[in-house]
Amino acid sequence: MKLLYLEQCTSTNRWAKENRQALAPQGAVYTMNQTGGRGRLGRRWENTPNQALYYTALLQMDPVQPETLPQLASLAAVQAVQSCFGVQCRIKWPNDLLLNGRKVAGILCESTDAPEGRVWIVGIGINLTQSRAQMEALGLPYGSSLAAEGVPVNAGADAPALARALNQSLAGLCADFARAGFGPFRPAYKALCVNLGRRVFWQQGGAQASGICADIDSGGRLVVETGAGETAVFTGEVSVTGIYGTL
Ligand code: BT5
Repeated sequence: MKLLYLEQCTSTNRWAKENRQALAPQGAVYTMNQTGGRGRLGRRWENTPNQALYYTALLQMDPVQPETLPQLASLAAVQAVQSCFGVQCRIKWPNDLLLNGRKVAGILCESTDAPEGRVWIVGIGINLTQSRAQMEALGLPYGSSLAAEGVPVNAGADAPALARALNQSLAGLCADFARAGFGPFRPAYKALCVNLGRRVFWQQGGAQASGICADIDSGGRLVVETGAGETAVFTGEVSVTGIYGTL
């Protein structure tokens, strides 16, 4: 898969959408300085120049279960971090990467219609060398970086290697994912998911609902035991007891 480097950009997701032709049918772009990074649901993704990897892959594909692309992308990111640094992150459903219970990476999946078909945009931000104090100062007490969690990192040298590893994992997983969906990846995902067995909270009809997460089903949803039976949850926002210190 193609890999381009940018000295700086507003957002690699935005760049990938605006420069589709440079990446299609499959390619990725990365930078270490993103001036307008975005999270899910219109939130911000904080930029710390030269201390993090901001990466986006553009994938022209027709997946059978596109709504589970965030879960697949988080697995690919765990694999890439493991292959570069030898540490295994865990996943907070659907797609935050945690190390020692702190968020070290976030993922934003989007899609756009192109004349050649639907194109998927997988944005991954991985914190490399920020200190915990820096994260606190950014208003992110539960955010961290690989280095702050004890992983030896040389940001300048490791960012390109990590981007190449992300390319490799995503390309490797996406062929099967497009054809078979989340099912084949479910056991690996469940083994990494911190929600399982914990109390989870989400918004339902204007009120807060909660229950114990019993499973992740083949649709990539949380299966939650609420006391009034099991329910499948697939909302953007779920918090977990014992993660991020509070919920
Ligand atoms: C995410 O959103 O976690 C998705 C982040 C995706 C960022 C990548 S970077 C490359 C590509 N280009 C982009 O413009 N975006 C993608 P969400 O689950 O909504 O989490 C956002 C929340 O995480 C914020 O509201 C903060 O609480 C927290 N946060 C913001 N910046 C952070 C950072 N650098 N590290 C850890 N947590 C952060």
